[in-house]
Amino acid sequence: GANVATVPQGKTLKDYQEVYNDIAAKIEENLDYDGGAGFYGQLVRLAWHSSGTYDKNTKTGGSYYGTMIFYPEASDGANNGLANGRDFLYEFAVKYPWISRGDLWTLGGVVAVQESGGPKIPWRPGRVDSYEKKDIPENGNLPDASQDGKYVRNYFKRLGFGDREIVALLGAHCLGKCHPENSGYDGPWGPSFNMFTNDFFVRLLGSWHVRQWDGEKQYEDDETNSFMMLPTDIALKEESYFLKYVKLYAADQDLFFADFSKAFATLLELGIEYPRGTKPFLFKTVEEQE
Ligand code: CCH
Repeated sequence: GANVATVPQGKTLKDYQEVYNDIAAKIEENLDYDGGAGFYGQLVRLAWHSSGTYDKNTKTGGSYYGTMIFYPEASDGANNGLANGRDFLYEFAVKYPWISRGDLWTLGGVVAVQESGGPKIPWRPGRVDSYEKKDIPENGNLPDASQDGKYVRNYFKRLGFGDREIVALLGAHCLGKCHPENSGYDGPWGPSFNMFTNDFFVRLLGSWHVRQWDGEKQYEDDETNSFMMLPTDIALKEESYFLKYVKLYAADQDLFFADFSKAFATLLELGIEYPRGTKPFLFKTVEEQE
């Protein structure tokens, strides 16, 4: 059965912009969260992990059914820590009972990208809550950070993405941090971890060495020893089919923004069918409304 987008009766851009504004206001009230990272990284990761279970071969997973609150998906090690983002958004599920979990979680990611200075993300509503076991994806559909470039390429192929889109998407690691208690990895990718920029690519092109510590194998920057890269991030430098895009995006933030916007919008809609002619919403940032 196709997962056809179904917008709640009578709801328009204005209603979703209201939810957007509420989420943005709460982010603004919690800028100190996670050592100054705020909720930007957390919310982008929640949107991505709720979508990244998609498998184009079996047409399962994706953000449509909003299943991450259920076993086994909630217990997938890859989702460790994301209860923070779901709890953060929960009050809006109560205030706006018409919005589905999938819409709320993906909208949260859009707010986080736009409010941290990133590109506009075209977004369409219409995900529908499911409470059925058959709609919950199995665990193991999210990527393993200890792997190499071939793995990354193959992983994202399952979602329908090519090399250029993969590199663009990984640029989201400009935001937020790794947390040993969640993933075994530690630290932010750079100093501006509450701002959406092309800094991930600029830093990746710098020099990195393997960090000497008890945790998972990760890299730290030669210059300050205070920022990190995952093995899968370093893989973008090791493979020529990724490296050319890393260089493009490091040199041209506008190009990165344009490509990220397209790829992230596609990611959030994997597995969803939209009635022909369904136009995406473009939300105004809080600043644009002042
Ligand atoms: Fe990621 N990411 N990610 N990631 N991710 C982690 C954190 C964030 C991988 C591994 C990890 C994407 C792709 C990949 C974010 C966005 C995206 C962490 C640390 C690991 C591990 C989690 C923790 O400890 O809390 C791997 C592997 C891949 C693919 O190869 C994509 C795609 C996106 C979005 C477009 C963001 C943002 C974070 C920060 C989360 C936070 O809590 O601050």
